[in-house]
Amino acid sequence: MVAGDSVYSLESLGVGWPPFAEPLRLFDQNGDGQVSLAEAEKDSSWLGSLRGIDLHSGNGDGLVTAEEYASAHRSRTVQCTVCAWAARATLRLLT
Ligand SMILES: [Ca+2]
Repeated sequence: MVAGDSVYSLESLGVGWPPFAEPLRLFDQNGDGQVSLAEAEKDSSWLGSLRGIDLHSGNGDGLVTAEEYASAHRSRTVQCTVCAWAARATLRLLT
């Protein structure tokens, strides 16, 4: 959000990029240490982010590895992952 000459984001609440352990915990059904897009398909916000990570920071094979996730984190090409996760974390804090 931009107001005047200031830019505000959910990250300013102290919630940063979720560690790869978070999508692994949520979605890695077969325990291979990667998250496939099929495993994440029930969560549309994560699915969109993971698809973006695989396409833009990975090799587009439908699997997001720890390396691809870390690469996306460094490049910040998939900001919506942070936003969605931060919004949920904030909701948990408020409820
Ligand atoms: Ca991949």
